[in-house]
Amino acid sequence: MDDCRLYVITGENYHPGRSLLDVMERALIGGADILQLRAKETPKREVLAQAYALRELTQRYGVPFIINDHIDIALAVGADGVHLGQDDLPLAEARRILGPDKIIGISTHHIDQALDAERGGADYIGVGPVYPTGTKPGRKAVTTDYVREAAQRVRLPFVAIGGITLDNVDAVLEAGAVRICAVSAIVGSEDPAEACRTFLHHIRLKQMDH
Ligand code: TZP
Ligand code: MG
Repeated sequence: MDDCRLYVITGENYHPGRSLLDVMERALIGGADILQLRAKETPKREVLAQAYALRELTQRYGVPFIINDHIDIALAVGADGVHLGQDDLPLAEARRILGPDKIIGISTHHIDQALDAERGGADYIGVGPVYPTGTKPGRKAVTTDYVREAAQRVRLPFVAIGGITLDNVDAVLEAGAVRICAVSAIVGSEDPAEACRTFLHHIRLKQMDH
């Protein structure tokens, strides 16, 4: 997780007519260095099939593979970890089931949740949605203020997420994020590989400033 810079999550409705595997392989070719399967509207058996396929793909590219929500599917396919929201199974229970070696990521929307996740033994946290996003409707944007606060107060690796595009990523990096996570700006792009390369270019330019 420490080395991760560009975290890409699947998005069910963002690539009509293109296969999930093709889109995600393009992201990996572009340099995505961690991948998550997030499928809120897909029947569970189909999510399982997608998870097996993405496990094989990510293994081929040597990239960690995380599953959103489904601890059972993560175990079944041998994923590297899970990502859980504030209303999912509590972190302590997830850790008990998964053991010490699996990655557990927690979505946070406030610094108190971030510090709780840190104390509870999460491996990383999500910080967002930074901007309003159709991928997570109804969730208020936390703005770059929370990114700035997380950068100052959270020791755990964090990924900034939510409405991040090539047009606003510099502001998120400026606020102190070093890891960027995106769905629509990558999987909804004409050319996911090129989108990843451009995100990584912005991230590296910012790193060189430090
Ligand atoms: N959690 C916080 S915002 C978000 C998730 C899963 C959606 C991010 O998607 P996008 O399309 O990059 O805004
Ligand atoms: Mg969840």
